This record gives sequence, structure tokens and C-alpha cells, in this order.
Amino acid sequence: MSTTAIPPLRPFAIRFGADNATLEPQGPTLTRRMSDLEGLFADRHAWEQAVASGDPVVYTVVSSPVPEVARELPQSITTIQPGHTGGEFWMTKGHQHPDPQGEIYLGLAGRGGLLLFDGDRTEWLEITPGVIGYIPPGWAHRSVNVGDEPYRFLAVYPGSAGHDYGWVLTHGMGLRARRNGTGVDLVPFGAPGATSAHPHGPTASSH
Ligand code: S6P
Ligand code: ZN
Repeated sequence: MSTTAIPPLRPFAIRFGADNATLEPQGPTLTRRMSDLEGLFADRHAWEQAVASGDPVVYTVVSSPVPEVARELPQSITTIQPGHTGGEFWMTKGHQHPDPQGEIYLGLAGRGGLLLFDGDRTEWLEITPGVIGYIPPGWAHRSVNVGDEPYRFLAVYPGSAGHDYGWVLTHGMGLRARRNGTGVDLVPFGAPGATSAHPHGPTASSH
């Protein structure tokens, strides 16, 4: 099985290859390059430079074959490369679940942060190997690599939750995670030097 399975599924085990984040059996995989993250970094000029100089892979998402449909429980493993653009740590696009349902992340490798925003309140959870982060229904979420090595985590989420990327472009994420020496500065989303949330950003899409 190397693609998404069709229900009804039979019970099955998935073997996780810790060295290179493979799943066996494995479903769809997704690669996000810097050019896919237009409108997300505060420093647009720095983002343009990063795209022009190699358009690096920022993160990959490897999914199990469990489909994103009601009553199923898909899983995926995200690996965010270390890096920073305009002083801002590399991160996922971030999304809201259109059908507000919860999700869990389990840290597998590296040092990460889970930024959560409900449109009013913002939370920041440090995620390291062995730590489970809980995302309650209605909280948009973005992952950030705040370390010097790839940051990797397992996500488990309801199959009917969906992914709304436009919500984050419209509302922002409350805070940005900026590099400060070996530490992290969490700054207000619209701080000086930051652009507005999405003047040139992509439209809502799902992966
Ligand atoms: C799915 C879950 C993760 C993310 C992945 C990439 O609900 O939260 O699998 O999809 O970490 O992030 P994003 O924001 O590009 O979907
Ligand atoms: Zn999610």
C-alpha cells in the first residue's frame, strides 16, 4: 500500500523509520519549498531572496495511507528543516480546521514550538521528543523549528477536520517566533518591520 486507502479499512500496523521519517505502508507525501510560503514571513524581501537563492525545502509531510474522511484518524509526520528568514524561524504555513476538531502532536526529534491562535488568545508550546501538544478545537496551529537540527513530529487528527489556510492569512497567528542568539523571541504578529498578514499571500487551499 503506497497511496491513500479506501474505507472500510482493516486493522493494520505502520512501521515508522526514525532515521529518515518513512512510514511503511506510506501514503501521500508533501514538500513545501520557500516559494510555497509567500506572504507568511514578515520580511518579504528576505523571503524573495531565499526563493531566488535556491528555493530551499522548508518542510515535508509524510502521511500514512489512512484517508482524510469522516470517522477515520489520519496521521502524518512533519519534518521542518532548521533555518530562519529575516530573523524568523522556519515554520509551517499554519491552518485552522474548518470543522473545529482537536488534534495531537508528538515530538519525535529536534526542538520545536507549537504556536496556537484562536483569533484572540495566543499560546506557545515547546515540543521536544516525547512531548505531546494538544490542539483544542477552534485553535489555528503553526509549527516552528527553533533548533539547529530538523524538527520532527507526529500529528494525529480527525479525518473530517479539513485544512483552512486562508484563515491564517486573514487573521494571522497572533505572534511570530524570531531567532535571538540561541533563544526564541515571540513578538506581536504586526510588530514594526512586519507586513500585514497577507497583502500578496496565496489563497486558501488544502494539501
Ligand atoms: C494536519 C496537521 C499537520 C500539518 C503539517 C503541515 O492537521 O496539523 O499534519 O498539516 O504539520 O502544516 P500545514 O500548516 O502546512 O498544514
Ligand atoms: Zn491541523
